[in-house]
Amino acid sequence: MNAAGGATVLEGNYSNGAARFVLPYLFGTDAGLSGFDPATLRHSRFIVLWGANILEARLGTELPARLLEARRLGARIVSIDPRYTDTARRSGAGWIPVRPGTDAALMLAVLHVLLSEGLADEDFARGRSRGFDELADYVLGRDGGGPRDPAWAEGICGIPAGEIRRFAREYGRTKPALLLPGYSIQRVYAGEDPFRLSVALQLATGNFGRLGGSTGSINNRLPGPRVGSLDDLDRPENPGVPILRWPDAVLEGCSGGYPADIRAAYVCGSNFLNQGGDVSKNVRAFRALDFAVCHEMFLTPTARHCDVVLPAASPLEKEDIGIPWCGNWVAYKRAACPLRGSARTDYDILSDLAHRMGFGEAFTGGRSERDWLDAFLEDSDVPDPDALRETGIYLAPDQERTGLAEFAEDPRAHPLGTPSGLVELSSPAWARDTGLPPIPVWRPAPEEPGFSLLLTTPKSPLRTHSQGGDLGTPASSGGAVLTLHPRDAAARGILPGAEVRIRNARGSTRAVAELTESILPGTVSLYEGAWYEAVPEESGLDAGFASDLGGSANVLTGTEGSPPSTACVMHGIPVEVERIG
Ligand SMILES: Nc1nc2c(c(=O)[nH]1)N[C@H]1C(S)=C(S)[C@@H](COP(=O)(O)OP(=O)(O)OC[C@H]3O[C@@H](n4cnc5c(=O)[nH]c(N)nc54)[C@H](O)[C@@H]3O)O[C@H]1N2
Ligand SMILES: Nc1nc2c(c(=O)[nH]1)N[C@H]1C(S)=C(S)[C@@H](COP(=O)(O)OP(=O)(O)OC[C@H]3O[C@@H](n4cnc5c(=O)[nH]c(N)nc54)[C@H](O)[C@@H]3O)O[C@H]1N2
Ligand SMILES: [Mo]
Repeated sequence: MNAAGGATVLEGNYSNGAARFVLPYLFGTDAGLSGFDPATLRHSRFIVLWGANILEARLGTELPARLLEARRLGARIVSIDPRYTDTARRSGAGWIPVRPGTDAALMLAVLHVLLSEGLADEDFARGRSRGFDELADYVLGRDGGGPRDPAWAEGICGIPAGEIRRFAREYGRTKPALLLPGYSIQRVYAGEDPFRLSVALQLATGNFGRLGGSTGSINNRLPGPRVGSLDDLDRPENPGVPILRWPDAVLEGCSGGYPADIRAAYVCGSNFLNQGGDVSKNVRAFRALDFAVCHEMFLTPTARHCDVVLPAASPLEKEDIGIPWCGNWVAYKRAACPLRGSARTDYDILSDLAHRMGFGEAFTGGRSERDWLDAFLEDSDVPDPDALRETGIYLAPDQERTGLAEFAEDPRAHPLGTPSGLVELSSPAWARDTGLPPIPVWRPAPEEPGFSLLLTTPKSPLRTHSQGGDLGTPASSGGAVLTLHPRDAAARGILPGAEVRIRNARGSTRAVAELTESILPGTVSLYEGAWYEAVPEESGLDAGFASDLGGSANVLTGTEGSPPSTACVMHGIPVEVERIG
């Protein structure tokens, strides 16, 4: 695209949009060093999985085994999640069911207990952060807003005050404690704040930067062995649009304040129509384009809306270097089978296109895919690339690194790359750029009257996002399932296995009801990734019946996003559920 003269680029991502927006304010240039190696879990006595379902929504391949190992070594584990997950069950975790999107309130209340019961290591926190006292004043209600204590939080997050207090005491007393936030806690309205508060909690308990502890950062990966990568022919003058707003940018263009009038889209390795917010809007956006292309292995909802579908080789047909989500190692995989049919690798397709458009040499640098892989390994920390190709894995020598340990040990000798050199719990730059208070505060989501249930749309353990999410594939086990509490089902006359409609002001979709006590009453759950399936015009179903028959969760989510990051909001969506027929 850049060689052809540039393109509008999508900024940020759906994974950690809110977290990555606040990270630079919090840790400055050291944001990338705030993770930990999974092997350090064996030193933890207490592990808090805060919206982290790591045996199912895997944050890398190493953490699940490390969590179960920590359990065998006697660590106590707690899962804070609206659902009692398989992770909680298999790791013997205590379950604290929290209402989606309310973690910031719960975290403030935990801080309140730590501060008011003398369980906080205040000197440790003060010496390593800017604004700890300012945050403490807010928590204790010295700002005039009333204490943000367990009784206050109970009404917001649905957890009895006594249970919040019990958890805070155990967390405050059992060390080292590792707080592991899932990405879910920031994929909500105002998701920027729970992320900063999880860091505040690890500072307040003195676990920040300690072996067996953690910084509380969502950015749980520490840089592994360096591997070369493509120079992406960056073109800084390319206009950008927040990824969540791509359909708005297409539909509104310059007249809506977006940087360009977009006529064409080139999609490679994403099911954009299904995976971003507001699928109905996404369908309109694809229809408004003059031309759309994708590289795909399957005829996804996105591919169906493209003019040209180029058959792409599957990862199983390709040789590649693998960079783990978390952990100090590099993987290498050989192709499991040769290319089949007319499929070609993405690199091969793009190279050929580049040649035909007259800038082939600029794109390929005269190298084949294999040449590049060899060059990346040549230009890497991997001492013996042949051994890596042979065994499939290179483990770097130190497997137990704790992020920002040197800073935590001696903050004066190892200042962070922030204006104060400390973790900026209070950030003047944040306040200036966003117009919000400099400290993380509780910002309730706008209410949507008439929709009394909160929807979460987590990852399915059986698939990666929408891959295998078409109706009837073995991976989707025959269609979308809505999980709800028997109490909420009874109130709506919904029996197990009944067909239900889930709707809000944006749209509606269908699923089959599954009743379980493993979900907080008032919360319902629909796995993300089921494929959008338009209601056929000849079906005779009235337009209000459903926007989608496939169970695609994003029919119900929006493209407004969380202020100020414009990150996606995909948990805590107000909806109503009713029986069909
Ligand atoms: N099997 C599988 N694993 C995956 C993926 C996949 O598609 N499939 N995708 C990968 C990708 S790209 C990503 S970004 C990661 C990140 O994945 P995450 O964002 O961590 O995963 P989610 O499933 O959205 O949420 C994790 C847990 O948080 C709970 N939860 C939902 N809302 C809230 C809330 O408001 N508060 C709290 N405390 N908990 C809440 C959910 O019930 C769920 O059990 O997962 C990766 N791992
Ligand atoms: N409601 C809701 N929506 C969500 C989320 C959520 O939690 N809830 N999670 C969000 C998150 S964290 C993410 S990261 C996004 C993910 O969004 P996407 O990245 O769009 O998700 P996938 O469904 O994995 O789509 C990848 C597509 O690429 C194809 N593919 C796989 N390998 C290759 C390859 O080598 N080459 C090519 N050309 N194609 C390939 C697959 O067939 C698949 O159709 O979804 C987001 N959407
Ligand atoms: Mo993601």
